[in-house]
Order: sequence, then structure tokens, then C-alpha cells
Amino acid sequence: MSAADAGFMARALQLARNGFYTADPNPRVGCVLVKDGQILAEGWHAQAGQAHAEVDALAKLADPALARGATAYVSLEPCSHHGRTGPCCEALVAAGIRRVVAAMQDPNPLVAGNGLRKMRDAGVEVSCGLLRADAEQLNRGFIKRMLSGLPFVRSKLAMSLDGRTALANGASQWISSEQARQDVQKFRAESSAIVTGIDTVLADDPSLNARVDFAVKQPVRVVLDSHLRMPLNAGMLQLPGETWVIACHEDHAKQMRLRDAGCKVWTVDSRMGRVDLNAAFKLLARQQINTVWVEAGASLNGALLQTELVDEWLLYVAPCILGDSARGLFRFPELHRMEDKVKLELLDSRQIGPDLRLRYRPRRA
Ligand code: AOF
Ligand code: ZN
Repeated sequence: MSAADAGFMARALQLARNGFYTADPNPRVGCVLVKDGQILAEGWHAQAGQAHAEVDALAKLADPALARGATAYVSLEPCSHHGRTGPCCEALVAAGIRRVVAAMQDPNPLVAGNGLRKMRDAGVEVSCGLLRADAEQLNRGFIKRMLSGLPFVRSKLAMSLDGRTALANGASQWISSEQARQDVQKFRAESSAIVTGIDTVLADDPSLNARVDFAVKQPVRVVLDSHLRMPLNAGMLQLPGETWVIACHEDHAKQMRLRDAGCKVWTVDSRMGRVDLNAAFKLLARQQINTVWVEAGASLNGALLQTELVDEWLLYVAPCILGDSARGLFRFPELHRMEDKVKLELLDSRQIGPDLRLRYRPRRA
């Protein structure tokens, strides 16, 4: 691989980002067609059901004949299956592409190396792995869902300097700054679903949508609601977009009323009388949810802390003090030994307006 190859792949990755907020549940993919060191056309995958990146790039050629003998740089292995669109590996071969450089294999079991193999079999020079780490970073949710059957999960927390998230009376708006809340909107916008607990819905009646000034596929709102306490007049039910309720108790009359109010209602296994979180997140992955953004209270976050479901904790720290009668971030059983403390690893930290944003991942034993 030459420096020129890396440069063109970097461009393909940049193009993939054009679909950052819209490609879901598909991966973000970019493609550059190059001949004699010159870019002939660029493409990306904008939205499920629309052209894949390779086909988009081929369609943008000034003349289809230009593709003969060209090299295609793609941030993901060209697909080999008939999905919502036809197989890209065949489109590239048919167009006369001589060389394909892919950043990574497609983890989708329907593809998983078949696209690369088919192109090799057709006589195309194929390589894979250039800037792989960057390509993987771009589609962490899609990759995790395909490989593990679980979504990539981030939970957002906001606290005062003394580690409190709400007053004793429950008031929690607003601890963090306007800038931090804007930052949160961007994370919401890049997520497939926003998950919360029923207690948060009952206390705050949140809208759980992405309020941003660019085009976005709105995340699905998901309420974990073991006993179907979801109010039929919840504000989110009046908003555009989908609301899903995940319960573990059957109550057919309430389920019907919620469905009439526009919700999708799912029932999963229970664990100690509550929604089994593992079952709930597996269900989300089966419904093509790649990435989950959790905005919940101390109960759900405490429960999540005791699972291995969360990949990252985003903690906004505001420069204020709420005092020791205010509530903490996580509710879970009292620890008696320091050895039992839950450990996290700091990934990065950043100042957002007057606040700090700390990003952690769990430290698995
Ligand atoms: C590509 N190029 O730009 C993308 C690919 O059902 P479909 O037709 O929307 O296909 C979706 C699958 O295709 C997706 O799960 C992933 O395996 C692959 N995505 N492949 O060659 C693209 N977005
Ligand atoms: Zn494709």
C-alpha cells in the first residue's frame, strides 16, 4: 500500500461520514473511484434503501466507461447479497473496476468475506485492511450488533462536583450547562435508540428526540417499563417518531391501549420482577438497533452498572454543589469492602462550556 492509497482511503472514510446521522441501521460507508492518481467519482451510503456507496460513486461518473481499469477505495467490503439493493461486488466487476481496496471486511454474516472472494474470483485485484481501525470506529454499533447480537451502548450521566444528580425532592433540571445539553443532542442524533426507565418518564415526561439543525434519522424512544406504567398521555407519544415500551408483565388491556396510543409494546423475560436488561438489549439488536444512548435515573443506571451491557459512560460534571442530601448517580446494594468497588477506565476528558465531559469504559475483571 502506498501513501496515495492511504490518502484515498482517508477520503472514503470522510465520505462515509456524510451518512453519519442518516445511514442507520446500515453502516456508514464511503467510496472513491480513482484512475491514474485522479479521483473520478465519490460516493457514500446516505440512507437504508438508497444506493450503497459503490453504486452511488459509479452513478456519479461523468461517463460509465471511465470505470474500466479504475481502482475503488471502499471503507467497507462491498456487499455480495441481494438486500434492499443489489450486490455491490457485482456492480464493481460489471463496471470494469480492476482493483478494490477495502478498509475492513463486512461483519454482516450475509457478506463476511464473500464480496471480496467474488471479486477475486472475477479477476479483480483485492486487498483489505487499509485504515481498518478508523473504519471500525465509524461503525462500532453495526459491528457489535453483527458480531454479538447486542447494540453498542452509551449511558449519559450529569452530576454536580459533589457527585449528585438530583435534589432530594427529585428536581434534576438543569445541572449541566446549555453547551453540555447541545453536546448531548448530537449523541442522541447519532444513536439508533434512546433508552430510559419508566421512572424518568413519570418524573420528567421527557421528549427523547434529537433536536439538531441538520438532517437526522430520529432515534427510536425506548422505555423500560416492567409493569406497563407508561402513561397514555406521555408527551413523547405526541411527537413524530417511534416509541417502544419494553415490559416483562403481560396486561393485554393496557398493551392494547398503549398500541392505540401509537406505542410498540414488547414483552421480554423478567429478572427479579424487572425487565431482564440483557433480554431487552438483545431484543433491540434483533430490531436492528446498532447504538443505544441511555438517559436514565439512578435505578436503571445502577442496574446497568451490574451488567456488562454498557460500553461507555459519558459523565458531564457541572461546577456546582448540591449537598449530601441530594441523590447520587447509581442506586445499587451497599458495598462493605473497598475491593468490591466498581472500576472504570477514563478514555478521554474534554471541557464543554463550563462543564467537563468524561468518557469512561468499564474495567472488566
Ligand atoms: C456496501 N456498501 O454502502 C453499505 C453496505 O439491505 P441493504 O441493501 O440496505 O444492505 C444492507 C447491508 O449491506 C448492511 O447490513 C451491510 O452488510 C451492507 N452495507 N455494503 O457494499 C454500502 N452500506
Ligand atoms: Zn452494497
